[in-house]
Amino acid sequence: MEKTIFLPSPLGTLEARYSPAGISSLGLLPKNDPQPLDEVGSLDSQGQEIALALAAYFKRDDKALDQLTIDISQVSAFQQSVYTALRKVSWGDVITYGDLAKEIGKPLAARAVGMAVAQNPLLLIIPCHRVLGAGGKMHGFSAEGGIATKEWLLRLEGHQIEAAKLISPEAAKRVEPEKPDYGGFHSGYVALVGRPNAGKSTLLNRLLGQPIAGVSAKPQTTRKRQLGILTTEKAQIIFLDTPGFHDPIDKLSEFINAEASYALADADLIAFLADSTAAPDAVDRRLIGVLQKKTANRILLVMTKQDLSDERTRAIAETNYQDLLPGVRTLRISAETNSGIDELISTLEEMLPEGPKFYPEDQVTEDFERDIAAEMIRASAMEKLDDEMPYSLAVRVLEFTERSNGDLYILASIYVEREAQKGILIGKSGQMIKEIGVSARKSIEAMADRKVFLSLDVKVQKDWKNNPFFLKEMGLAKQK
Ligand SMILES: Nc1nc2c(ncn2[C@@H]2O[C@H](COP(=O)(O)OP(=O)(O)OP(=O)(O)O)[C@@H](O)[C@H]2O)c(=O)[nH]1
Ligand SMILES: [Mg+2]
Repeated sequence: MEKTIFLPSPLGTLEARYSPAGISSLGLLPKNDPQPLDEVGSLDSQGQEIALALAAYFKRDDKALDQLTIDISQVSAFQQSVYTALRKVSWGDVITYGDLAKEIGKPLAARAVGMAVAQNPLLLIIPCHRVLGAGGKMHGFSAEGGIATKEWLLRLEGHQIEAAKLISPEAAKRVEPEKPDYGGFHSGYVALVGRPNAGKSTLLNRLLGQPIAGVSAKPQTTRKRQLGILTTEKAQIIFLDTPGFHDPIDKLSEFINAEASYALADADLIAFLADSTAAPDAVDRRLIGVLQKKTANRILLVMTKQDLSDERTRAIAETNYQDLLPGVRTLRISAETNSGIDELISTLEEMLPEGPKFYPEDQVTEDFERDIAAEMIRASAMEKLDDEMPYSLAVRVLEFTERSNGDLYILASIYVEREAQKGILIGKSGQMIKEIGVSARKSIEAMADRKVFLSLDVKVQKDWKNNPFFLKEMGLAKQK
């Protein structure tokens, strides 16, 4: 039988639920929801233990909550792994979302960890207030009172805070990772890397069975890393579509390369995509050099576009790539005809380590439809335009509204760098921008599975690729 009790605290009324299995929830009630407080003397022994431990905590007893038995059997295996690691961060210590992700052996899962922390059922006991953003930033707090509550608790524990930042010395705690049993389920991150145009985004869309990544025949379509989540019966495979590496000629390309390296460093597996219609080039060699230096992770060679090349070309390309990646397992696919896709999925299911589901089964990406739509508009424009123009484009969605009948209305601006480019983009009596609009609308409809009304305009933003403010606004600036 679960019991609910209400206890006083300096922060307001605490509501605790417990059963013989342990305490299963602890939260702060909103100030406008008064409940009659329970007297310690009138509680059963387990209730008394909880009440006394909490009272002691607020009197700065730094170990008061450590001995309480908790019951987190109701949350997902992934949340359990996060909470178990977090509970080891003791009074006086703090940890970043990123380090917590590392502690559970999933360095790339900082955002998924953030979501789990925000859903913490046991305030104080699972010390989610001790999780901070990089540089000691408060970030957010989902309990009553928000960041003010978080700051209050950290001050209670002896920290100094100024301007929503912890300024006491780095107190990051290393905790011992647990090895839970995931019942044979596998999960992890697979980085899709390869030179521009190798077919990474096309493969991602194919694997997920729905388009989430912008694709065009021009190289350098992808600029930001993008996550695609495939959950099968055996595994949760989290793909990271990365931009192809290129020469760092401006601030934008520096960002793009940083996005690509980020994925390489921490993914569980690297799928190196190589175009089977062509020979390895300098970019491939450089990329493989980086791979071999940066990661001890397992690499898989995926020869793409099998439908395009004849047998002889395919064989030569494959041998050349295998020479660069000796001993690496090779798979052959066509994202166009779907050949080899099932085998790729089952290979990844096997190669990934055992682990939990990081995301709910039906979640396909972390990105908002609005941002995906912007990438699709840019990819459509890249596809239609010639020469250097594609690299001068940036897209901002100004309005993204769902009408009462479910249709989407999208208003977006395409930015170019020079006045002359504006004319080309609009085309003779608006023909070009119209074609781009039609093609983008189709992609967005396939992604969102709804009818879409798309309205585009064109703006000039001089030399935006080197403009730190513009890049930041567009989400194309490096984060510290
Ligand atoms: N016929 C055929 N075309 C493919 C296949 N895979 C990709 N393509 C085409 O190759 C071009 C490049 O594909 P993308 O998926 O955008 O390539 P990418 O590796 O993501 O490129 P960047 O984002 O620029 O790094 C597009 O025109 C795709 O339609 C395939 O299996 N068969
Ligand atoms: Mg791409």
